[in-house]
Amino acid sequence: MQIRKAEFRCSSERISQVPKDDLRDIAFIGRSNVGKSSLINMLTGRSGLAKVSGTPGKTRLVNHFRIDDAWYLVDLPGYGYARTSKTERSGFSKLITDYVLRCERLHFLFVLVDIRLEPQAIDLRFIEMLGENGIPFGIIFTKADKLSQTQARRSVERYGAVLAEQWEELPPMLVSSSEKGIGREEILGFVEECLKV
Ligand SMILES: Nc1nc2c(ncn2[C@@H]2O[C@H](COP(=O)(O)OP(=O)(O)O)[C@@H](O)[C@H]2O)c(=O)[nH]1
Ligand SMILES: [Mg+2]
Repeated sequence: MQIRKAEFRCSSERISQVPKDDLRDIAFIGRSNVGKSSLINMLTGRSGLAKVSGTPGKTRLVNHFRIDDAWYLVDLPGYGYARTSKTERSGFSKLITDYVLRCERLHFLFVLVDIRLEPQAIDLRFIEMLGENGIPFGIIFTKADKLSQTQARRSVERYGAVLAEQWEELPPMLVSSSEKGIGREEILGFVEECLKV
């Protein structure tokens, strides 16, 4: 799939503000600094679409980008940076849980994790919440350029092994590097298939 048109549509502070049309959302989430904005820019081929920041935790809004007038790419707030007054007991903000658990626009969710790190408790808790609520999701490992191919493969296998302790079926797992453009075709191909369902 090629992306020809990518335009910022809106930022939502509350779930009531998200678009009301019938296009579907493909959303991206992860810990602050995982490389979410960079990945969104890489996938869309627009270097300035989502802001890339060295300072984690800045984005607290749900950002909708309209892609080829056919679907929305959704940039969700990062989690796991600082506890705010709006953080629910789950450890995730109300905006995140409202969107992920209650927004019918959501068609598929990609959870981003840094390929260099061993499975992080907050990501595992988030994934558990998705599994328990039947939210369709996949995992994208980011920053693959930081590891050799062998190390990257081991890291993905390790993640799969941890998930397999709890779940019978593993989610789709994709590897990416925004720096090197790795994973672009595979992720976009996956999104294309996803939108056919
Ligand atoms: N080496 C490398 N660094 C990356 C990659 N993606 C993001 N980064 C860096 O990681 C930091 C956080 O990236 P950003 O996209 O703002 O993360 P976000 O907070 O999840 O949106 C920035 O310094 C990026 O340059 C990648 O694929 N490879
Ligand atoms: Mg960001």
